[in-house]
Amino acid sequence: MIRIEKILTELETDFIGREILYFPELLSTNATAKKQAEEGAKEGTVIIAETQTEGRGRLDRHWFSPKGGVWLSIILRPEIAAEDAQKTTLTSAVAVARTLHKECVVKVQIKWPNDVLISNKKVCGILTEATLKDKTVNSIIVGIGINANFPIEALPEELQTTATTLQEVLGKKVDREKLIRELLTEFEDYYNLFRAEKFASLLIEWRRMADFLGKAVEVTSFGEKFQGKALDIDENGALMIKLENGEIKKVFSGDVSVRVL
Ligand code: BT5
Repeated sequence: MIRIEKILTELETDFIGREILYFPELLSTNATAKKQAEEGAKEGTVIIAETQTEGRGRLDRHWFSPKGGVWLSIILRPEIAAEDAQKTTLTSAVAVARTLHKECVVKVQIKWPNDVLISNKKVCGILTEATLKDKTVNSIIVGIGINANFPIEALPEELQTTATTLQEVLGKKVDREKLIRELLTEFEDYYNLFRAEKFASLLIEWRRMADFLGKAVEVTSFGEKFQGKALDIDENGALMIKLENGEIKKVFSGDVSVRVL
């Protein structure tokens, strides 16, 4: 079981994780966080569950959440326009990747828009959901799922070749409280950069870990498939693909998946 007191001792953030709500089991930490946000929870409130029975990916895909993982959601209330909300996904990916690199001393890769990988296998997924008031953001829920302390066999067979867990990679369990503490700290640092409109400096970090850039990829977006070379991401976080005819196409997150060829 994750012990919240152990996270809070030595947590040095200003606002991320100052309030943590812990549940042995939830349908989805994002769903609970959304409800908490509607009821007025403060920015930085974190919801953690030991297991989720209806963990969600994008477009309501199922996210498997066995015991031993790190399944959490962070409530944010940035004063930004709706179209900037997707930048928080990239911000979160950098925070997760930095944390895993620091805590586990492994090479960590980021795949646009919301995957964190080790040795090309998905170890973490991020689900960002915004609620709007007029055209500005009322709250953003950042859901982070890290496959931490469970064997790969705890996931269904069809995911066992594309996913991995920290326990598989390291051959031992990690200290989840320390991992979460580090994650909340990194998250606050990068979120502050984002709020200070220093997204460009955050993108420098992001690019360093995005080793699919420069490679041939296949992009699937709302059922449409096309191939090209992943060039870069622009200042808004959109992915730029050079198509075979030389045209440069920008893709925005949503239902996009990128497969390195
Ligand atoms: C994601 O969606 O990768 C976002 C996952 C976010 C999960 C967190 S956990 C805490 C919070 N509460 C929630 O309810 N959700 C968030 P997407 O890019 O759509 O990828 C989903 C796909 O990943 C699935 O269709 C599976 O193919 C695969 N998948 C499911 N569970 C997985 C797991 N544990 N590890 C690796 N891949 C998984």
